[in-house]
Order: sequence, then structure tokens, then C-alpha cells
Amino acid sequence: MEVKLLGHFSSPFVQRVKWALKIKGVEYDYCEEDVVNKSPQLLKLNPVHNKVPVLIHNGKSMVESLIILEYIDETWKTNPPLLPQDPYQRAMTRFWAKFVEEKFLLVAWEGFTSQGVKHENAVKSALEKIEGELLKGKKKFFGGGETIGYLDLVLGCASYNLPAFDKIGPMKILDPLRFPAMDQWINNFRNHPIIKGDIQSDEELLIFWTSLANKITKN
Ligand SMILES: N[C@@H](CCC(=O)N[C@@H](CS)C(=O)NCC(=O)O)C(=O)O
Repeated sequence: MEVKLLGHFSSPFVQRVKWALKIKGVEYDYCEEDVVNKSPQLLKLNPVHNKVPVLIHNGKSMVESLIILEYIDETWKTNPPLLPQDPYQRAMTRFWAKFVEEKFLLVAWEGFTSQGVKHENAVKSALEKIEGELLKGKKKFFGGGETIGYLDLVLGCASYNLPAFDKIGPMKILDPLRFPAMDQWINNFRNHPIIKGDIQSDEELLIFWTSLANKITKN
């Protein structure tokens, strides 16, 4: 097959690439990697970071999920596009994707894995800004109307990991009263036909993240 994806089942970065390929209707071979004992294939194809996801298309490989999403959008121009067509809107979408990645998802992950509450305010203040963007657009998805776009895919893992983190970890981030637009977006995203049935169940996620949190606190 001309498209191959190296991934790991728990990786939010891999998951967003899988969703993008699904939206575009691209068939691909999937190879589950061991992210602890890394295969020669992974080390060869991502010699800089040694991480998944790696996308291979026509024998050429690329890494970094946000870059892979853009490559997918530019290569398979079937509708719907992931990024807006207007250059200014595209720039704004990239800005928010970077914000979501660096100030929200990464800090939420650090808060969860450090088992400390000190990240909670930072995560909530980032979420306040994301909430503002959702309210501004007054649309179901950042992609516009019923369409999942680039920013939805970047934020996507929050729709299933954050509820689990809130149950297991020391932070309580999601709050339908304070963040009603985010609450609605999570609901919309998880119930979108592309996404529904393609994420682990809440029970599986709770078991997985609880066992990881236990391992981290024992070390
Ligand atoms: N910025 C990267 C992050 C990729 C990443 O952190 N992948 C993790 C899996 S979730 C990994 O391969 N970890 C192995 C390691 O850190 O050695 C992206 O967006 O693709």
C-alpha cells in the first residue's frame, strides 16, 4: 500500500492523523510500534525524535503530527479541506493549533503526570481562551458548521482524555457551567460519525490512564 502509518494505540498525536486519513478517505497500512523498545524501522524513519506518528507516503517518510495533518490536507484535496482556504483564516487556525498544543494539551498532560494541582490554573486559563474562540465562531466545530477541521483534530484528544484525567488525576478541568461551549464541543466531536466508534471506551481509557498514573507515581 502506498500509505503507511507507524503509531501507538494510546497516542493522541497518532489518533489525530488516523482521523485526518479517515476524513480524506485514504486507505493505509497501520503498524503498531513499541514506544519503549523502539524498532529499527522507527529509529530509521524518525532519527531526530524517535517518536510516533510517522507517515510514509510513496516511500517518503515524515514526522510531527501537525505537519503530517497539513501534508494530508495538501496531498488529498478531496473535500472537505482541513484548513481554511483563506490565508488569514489559515494563519489564525495555525495560531490556535499551536496554542492548544503548547498551552493546553501539554500543560494538562504535565499536570496529570506530575500528580500536582499546580498546573490546574494554567490549564483552565488556556481553556478560557479556547472557550472564547468557540463562542466567537458560534459553530458546531472549528472547521465550520458540521465539518471537523484541522483545529478540531488537534484539540480532539481532549474530548476523551480530559474526562478521564479529571476522574483519575488531581486536577478538575472540565466544568459545563464555566466552560459550556467546550462541553458542547466535546459532545459534538465525540458524536461526529467520523469519530464515534473510533475512540476507546471511557472504561478502557480509565483503566489505561489509571495504570499509567500508578506507574508514574511509583517511580
Ligand atoms: N510533537 C510530536 C509528539 C509525538 C510524541 O510525543 N509521540 C509519543 C507517543 S504519544 C512517542 O512516540 N513517545 C516515545 C518517546 O518519547 O520516546 C507530534 O506531534 O507528533
